[in-house]
Amino acid sequence: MPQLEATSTTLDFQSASYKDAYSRINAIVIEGEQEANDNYIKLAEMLPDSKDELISLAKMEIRHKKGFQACGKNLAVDPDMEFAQKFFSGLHQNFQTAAASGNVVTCLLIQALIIESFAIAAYNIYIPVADPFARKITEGVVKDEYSHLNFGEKWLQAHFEDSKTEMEQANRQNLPIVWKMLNQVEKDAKVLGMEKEALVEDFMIAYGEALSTIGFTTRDIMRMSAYGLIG
Ligand code: Y39
Ligand code: FE
Ligand code: FE
Ligand code: FE
Repeated sequence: MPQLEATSTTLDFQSASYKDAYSRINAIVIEGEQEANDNYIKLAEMLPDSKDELISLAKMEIRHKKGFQACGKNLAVDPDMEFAQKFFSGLHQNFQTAAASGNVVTCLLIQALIIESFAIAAYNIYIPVADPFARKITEGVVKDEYSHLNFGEKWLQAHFEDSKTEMEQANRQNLPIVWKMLNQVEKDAKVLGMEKEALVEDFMIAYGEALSTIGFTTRDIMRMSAYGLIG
């Protein structure tokens, strides 16, 4: 991949511009891992049959958070946590509202499908352009994220017929928020050597494959993806 080689030779992890962009991206990842932890604890309350598994996923998210905090420290970057909280506020609010109403399908779609697919895309695109310390950490983390996506797939697949309508509604409500998040992060991601087009592509592959595993047809998936794009 000549594009990646060209990028990695020009990145200066100590430059002011790299560290400025990293202060927001690193904060997003730290905040995302913390919220993922909170979300899996909430899901453990909502799904008592899967409580132990969900608590173990929650613990993994806290380990991820600590790993990414170490990545920021390693570059002497102070993460902009206020920015990151705003960045996640749309999905955060929708998860809280769904949880308060007992809408477990919506909660699973937001955390275990959408946010995990976003994480898988971001981490896979980041690994080849990361500094060596962060690369090692991120390689360990991304393996876990596939297992989190897999939890959501398995549960929603087993409850497909009962969950289909709620999944379609939750998709329509939350996918447009993901496109807004990607637009907000596009410039900073580029400074880190990550292209928005690659992030979108990897996100749609992970999310589309998950929807297919769960039981949606290709036609459903096309329609659901388009709803996301047009809001
Ligand atoms: O399940 C998880 O661990 C997810 C919380 C983490 C989400 C990370 C979101 C990353 C978006 C970064 C965008 C950078 C281009
Ligand atoms: Fe994680
Ligand atoms: Fe995760
Ligand atoms: Fe743009």
